[in-house]
Amino acid sequence: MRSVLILMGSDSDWPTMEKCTAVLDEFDVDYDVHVCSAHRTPDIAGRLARNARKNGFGVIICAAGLAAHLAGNIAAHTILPVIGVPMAAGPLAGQDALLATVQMPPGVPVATVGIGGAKNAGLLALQILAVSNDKLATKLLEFKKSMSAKVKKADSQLRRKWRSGRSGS
Ligand code: RP5
Repeated sequence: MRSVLILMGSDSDWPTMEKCTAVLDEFDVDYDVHVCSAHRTPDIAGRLARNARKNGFGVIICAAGLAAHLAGNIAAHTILPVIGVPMAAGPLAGQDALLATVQMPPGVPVATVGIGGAKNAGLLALQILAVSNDKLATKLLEFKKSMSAKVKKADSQLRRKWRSGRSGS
């Protein structure tokens, strides 16, 4: 199976992006991680993007804050699917990064998750890889079932508490 390339504009993005690697670890999917910036190290970013497909990656996840051009810049250099994660950095708390990441011109798509959406970026990468991997698809279906079971349990627990609170008043 192809693996996931995770790029982030700064090491300050890592505490958020650890939530992405945690998901990939949970599903036993291989990945690599780099700090590289569209602005500060444009040559390295371009090289990583251009070589990603031949290096065995199937999806690229790019996290960046402020005037976040990393995901778009990487997408310009590859035909691999690129997932953008706007980081909640700076005075605009990620609103700037969200717009910069999501508003790509026609021809160069970036699948953008919410501000700080590292976990969803990981899950979306897994879902992309699962299109051609039945074992991973089965694991994702199990994950969906366990999420649903958790919500049902929370519902019955909360309703029990709420009912006993009402009968006591
Ligand atoms: C972006 O600027 C990075 O992705 C980070 O979110 C933000 C701040 O970077 P640092 O100044 O912390 O390196 O390029």
